[in-house]
Amino acid sequence: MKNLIFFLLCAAGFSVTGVVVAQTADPVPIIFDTDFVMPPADDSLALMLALQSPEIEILGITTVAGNDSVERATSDVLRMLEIAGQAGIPVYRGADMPLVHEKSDFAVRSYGNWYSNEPPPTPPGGFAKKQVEDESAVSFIVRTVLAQPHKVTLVAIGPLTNIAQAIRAEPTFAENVDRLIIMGGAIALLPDGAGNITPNAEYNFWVDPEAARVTLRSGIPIELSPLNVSRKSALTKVWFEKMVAVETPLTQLLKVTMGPRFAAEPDKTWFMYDQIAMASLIDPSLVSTERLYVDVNIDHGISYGVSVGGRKIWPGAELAQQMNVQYDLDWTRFIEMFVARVQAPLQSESRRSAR
Ligand SMILES: [Ca+2]
Repeated sequence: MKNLIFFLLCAAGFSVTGVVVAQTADPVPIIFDTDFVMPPADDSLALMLALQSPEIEILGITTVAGNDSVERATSDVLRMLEIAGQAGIPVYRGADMPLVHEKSDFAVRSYGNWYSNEPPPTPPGGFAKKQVEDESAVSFIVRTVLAQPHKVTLVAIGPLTNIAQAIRAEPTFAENVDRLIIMGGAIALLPDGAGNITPNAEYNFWVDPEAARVTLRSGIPIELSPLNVSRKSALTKVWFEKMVAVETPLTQLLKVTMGPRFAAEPDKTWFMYDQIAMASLIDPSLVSTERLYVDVNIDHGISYGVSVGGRKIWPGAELAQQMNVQYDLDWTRFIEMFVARVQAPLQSESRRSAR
């Protein structure tokens, strides 16, 4: 019997210590939902990590307005896939505006360009030859999840507009999602829980609070990667230089886009947001989590877009659902993995040569 269990564990891709063995486990199929912008934006570094990780299979990339317009997200991600030699991964354009949130003077003065109608700037190396798919992001997300019930993981690292629309478009959608990893929110109950766009609101949730609430209440099993855990990271010039010490198309892109920023400000440190959410799917042991009830405020007052997490239900939070909330990070193991993967030979090339 022991031998049988051992065999089954090995066949399932586990070593005897329970550590997932990347080479033998089936890759996790994901949909990568992103308000993408080229580096130094965090989405692009998170995508590099996903593309370079054999544990992950990206079924498609869906874009959403957030850091910048959906047109820029789409244009930049198409180009990024060409640079990474992964132009075969389909890209679907998503929501160009939040569900309810409208452009305001505050939004214009503050970080972000989600409301922009400007044409996207030329990405490094020029606009991609690769084209966006005709199908909408929501249609792709719903179709893909329903085709593989309880198999697909959603990685949502922008405002949750596309995900909320998918939940509303198809009543059986939510129950068929395997899990959803979200970069979003800030939890005041836990250390480092201040906001980053208003005093208490995190940017992704603030851009589309209504979508965040629909998503958090949907019943999908959620792993939340809020600012609390982002703030355990500190990308310095030293780590950046290690990252780009090996010449590849990805490190070349990082050199061109981030190098001048570090040259101008050698003491600058960058938080890593979406990268941690992505890494936690590849190796869950990188983060510490706590089960909390989390909901999002949608009142158009001082707390618009604020996420609130609690250990028990409190008055007004009767519809809040429990989820895993990340609050701590093994920074050294995380950044060492990140650097190693980004500077490794392109996955596209190693997969080709393995054939
Ligand atoms: Ca993002």
